[in-house]
Amino acid sequence: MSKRKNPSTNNNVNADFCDFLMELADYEKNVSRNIHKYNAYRKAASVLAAHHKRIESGQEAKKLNGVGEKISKKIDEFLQTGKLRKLENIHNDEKAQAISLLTRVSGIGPVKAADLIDKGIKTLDDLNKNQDLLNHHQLIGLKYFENFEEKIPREEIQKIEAIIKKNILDLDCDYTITICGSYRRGASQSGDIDVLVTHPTMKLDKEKIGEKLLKEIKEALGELIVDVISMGATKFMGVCRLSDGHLNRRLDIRLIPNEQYHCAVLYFTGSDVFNKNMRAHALEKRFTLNEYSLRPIGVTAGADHIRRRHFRLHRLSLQETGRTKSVDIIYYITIMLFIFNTEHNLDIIIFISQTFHTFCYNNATLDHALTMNEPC
Ligand code: 8DG
Ligand code: CA
Ligand code: CA
Repeated sequence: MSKRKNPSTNNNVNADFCDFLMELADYEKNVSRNIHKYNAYRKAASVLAAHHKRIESGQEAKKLNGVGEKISKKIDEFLQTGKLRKLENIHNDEKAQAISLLTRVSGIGPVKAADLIDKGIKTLDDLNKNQDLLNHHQLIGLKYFENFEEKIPREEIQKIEAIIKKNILDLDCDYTITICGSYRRGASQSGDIDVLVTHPTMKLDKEKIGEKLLKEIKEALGELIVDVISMGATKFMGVCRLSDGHLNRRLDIRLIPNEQYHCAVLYFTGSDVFNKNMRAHALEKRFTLNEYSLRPIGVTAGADHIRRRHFRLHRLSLQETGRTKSVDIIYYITIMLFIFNTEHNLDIIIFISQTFHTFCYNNATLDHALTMNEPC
């Protein structure tokens, strides 16, 4: 995961609030290690970034879902004084500053950073002199520190995407490849490149196949890959470079089982705040949603008898409506869209159709119609 960035966009009229909230979020994550406060600050920043109007008071901000009493007071303090005492204190705290710096190195998390600081290591210079304390990922993070700090322009990712797709589809045109993350959300620049890949033979519980395919994919990408951070059965983490003169960029490739691809695409498109909201929403409607599936609470993936029961329940309720199969599917999708009511409608249609297909019918036609497989 790339280090979390400010959700602000070019036309964010509340960008200054978002900046300080994101700085506070990072402080909570890396220094206090309070994930609840981290989430609260990020959620507030994301809500303010999406708000069309400039917020004029804490009271006004508090009306937004995700801004509570404490954050609204901070907004008032910022509006009245142009700064925040809490942030000033953080800026004057040497240890907090050192942790913030060290956690910017890819592979160094809050725990490792605190451990390094206990050993007297506080700067990049110190890190360079104590490389024996770093693992392979952290060494790569240090090696490319300046490059990884730079955002990747969209046009550059488009070119990298074209190379990745061509090389992988040349291997086998049955692959499906999607670049997710902020790039898929349409961002003009991204922190890293998140690639998801699937193949018809890549099924659940087929890790061995995955390992072989992933190795082939990595080889096929040739000179695009300049360093490997790690290479597991289903996940490649590494560094890529478009060509001489371009910067080195963080690249992750995940090989996803065919059955879970659309849920994974939705999840890895993010943002993480959006994922949390959607997951909470699904829970309210008694569904569990994650990167693998959407299913009613209590239905587990491996439990065939439950799946059969679920199948029967669905068929029953569908028969009761007296609809034909295809109309039922549209009806079901419409209900789900209504439940979720989000801007990611297309994604949701795709992955619900996949879930529906897995649970209820063996309807490959519907699945193909709704997935946007690149033609070979
Ligand atoms: P960026 O790289 O441009 O900074 O933004 P991003 O693409 O949104 O962030 P990312 O860190 O690369 O993560 C990609 C997506 O993965 C993210 O948008 C949503 C999903 N995701 C979560 N939580 C987490 C998590 O804890 N780790 C990872 N790796 N991904 C996550 O929702
Ligand atoms: Ca990432
Ligand atoms: Ca990303």
